[in-house]
Amino acid sequence: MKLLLAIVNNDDANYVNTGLSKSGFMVTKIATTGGFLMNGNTTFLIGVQDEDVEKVFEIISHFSKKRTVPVPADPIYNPASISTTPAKVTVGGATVFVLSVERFEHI
Ligand code: 2BA
Repeated sequence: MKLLLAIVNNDDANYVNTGLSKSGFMVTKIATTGGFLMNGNTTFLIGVQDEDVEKVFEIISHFSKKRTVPVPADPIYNPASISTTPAKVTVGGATVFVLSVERFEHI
């Protein structure tokens, strides 16, 4: 079994949630914040059998869009050297971690 941690743009989160649920996957959503842009995003916890990992990737990929976002001109983003801070960054589609699950119990 695997646990997927998927960090998804808030604008895509409802589509990802619906896509996963309609395909029978159980998800937990956590409201999270990106450390660089300080924008809200959504982190999904998805426990799945090994053979379903690729299906989950397909669904997340299908609904997660790439976006170009301006980096706010604020020293917090690069206090040491503001001039090297990029003006824009590409965010997403999604950032997904796959962790092996040692034990799963639904009590
Ligand atoms: P943020 O940390 O707000 O990052 C937003 C976007 O800013 C990133 O998009 C990336 O394009 C850029 N970025 C982040 N850190 C940077 C840096 N130190 N210098 C220059 N550009 C930087 P994504 O890579 O698509 O990441 C989207 C969100 O996914 C991130 O939001 C963060 O919440 C999460 N994330 C991405 N990689 C991660 C990782 N290795 N560990 C934990 N969270 C991660």
